[in-house]
Amino acid sequence: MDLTRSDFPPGFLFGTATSAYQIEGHAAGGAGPCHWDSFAATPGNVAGAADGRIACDHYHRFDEDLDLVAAGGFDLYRFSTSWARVMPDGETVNEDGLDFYDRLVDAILARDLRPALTLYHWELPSALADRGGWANRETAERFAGFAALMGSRLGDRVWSWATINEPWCVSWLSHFDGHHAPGLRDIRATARAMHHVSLAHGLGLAALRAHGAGNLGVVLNFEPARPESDRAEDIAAADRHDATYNRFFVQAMTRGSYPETALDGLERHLPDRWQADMATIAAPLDWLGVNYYTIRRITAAAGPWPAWRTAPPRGQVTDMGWEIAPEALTAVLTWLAREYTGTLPLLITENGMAAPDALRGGAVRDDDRTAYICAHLNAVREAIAGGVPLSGYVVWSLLDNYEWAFGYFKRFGLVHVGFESLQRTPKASYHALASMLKGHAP
Ligand code: PNW
Repeated sequence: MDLTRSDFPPGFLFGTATSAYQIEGHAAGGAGPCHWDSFAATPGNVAGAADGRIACDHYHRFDEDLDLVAAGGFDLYRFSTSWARVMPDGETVNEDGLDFYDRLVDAILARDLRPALTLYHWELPSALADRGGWANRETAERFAGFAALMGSRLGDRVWSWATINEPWCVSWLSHFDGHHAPGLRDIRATARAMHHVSLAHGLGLAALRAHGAGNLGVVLNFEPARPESDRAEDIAAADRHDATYNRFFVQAMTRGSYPETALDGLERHLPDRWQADMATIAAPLDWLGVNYYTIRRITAAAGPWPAWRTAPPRGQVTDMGWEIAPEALTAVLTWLAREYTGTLPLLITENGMAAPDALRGGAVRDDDRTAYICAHLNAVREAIAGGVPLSGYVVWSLLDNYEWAFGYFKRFGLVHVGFESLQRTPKASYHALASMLKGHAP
């Protein structure tokens, strides 16, 4: 890593991220069942039918994990709070769950780290999932209750709040592609989930503000579409992808409208009087989180709207099969600031790569990951040089963890986790970043 802190503006923050279900161990501490437990239990949904019951056992080992964040020289720690842990049925409070996040936030602050909290990173309580989940408006209304509870309990200490992690994954990936819980392939449920998760964000934002929380945002994921050819059909298909993936939520949350190209296919499936919610959804933000991993190549396909298909990646890919395209990160950030966010601070809330398990003799040589991070940090520097107001960069992830539909087979961590021993081993990428952050030669 031939970068130093001085290559970034003063006060630029570096962090590392995790999420609750992926690391905590959902079986501990009185959490209620969530839709990932049941999704994982259905054969064919998750590699090895693995679930998050134990995961990294962070619930019992968070001090050790936070020591690693601090020793790495990071400034902030991004984590999430499990709705099903705090409210096992979506409404009733589990005091042990609240107490856990109380202790966690205090432990983050005790290490001079900024707590960057995401309320919802996908643990929908099963009681709500059973009543229709995100396709049901009730879920958005209940989410406001969860946000109010967390805001009043932790608003005095949390540095930044995000309502929802990746509304596109919550809705499209889960209800149209069927890859995540609840595993539907239904355009009507998709449209409704897209709207209700946007509404949950707006209602959650208002509830947080009303209960004393500040520095409020949301975390959106972006995957720029590249048309496979310059044929008009491929260009139009890529634009449909772009409208549903990259423009839908940011346009709703900053301008209070959905892109026309998306409405072409979705409007007739949206809930009645959806327009009346748009002002709530577009409540002012204090910052926007950007998750970026890859681009997607798109070609037109036969069949009903949206009539596209994903074409194979080109060049270098990660262990997820995701094409490595750092230049697209500069482009996304520049486009966002120009089209939607202006002077609103942007924070890269996730970026990183999966690489195969390579623990040898107590060490992990993950030079590909270091190179990936370095290339993306250089892309970030370019965006900053072009005037994009960027406040920081957060690596996904601190730990190898439960990678959703891929179970424990994909490893994104700066720190290796042995899923039998639960032993933590910092990888070479962790040491490279630590040297950069602490300002000495690697
Ligand atoms: C993000 N896609 O998920 C999540 O925020 C993390 O929890 C996750 O571990 C990380 O990225 C790595 O996957 C995504 O299929 C999952 O486009 C899938 C997609 C995008 C983001």
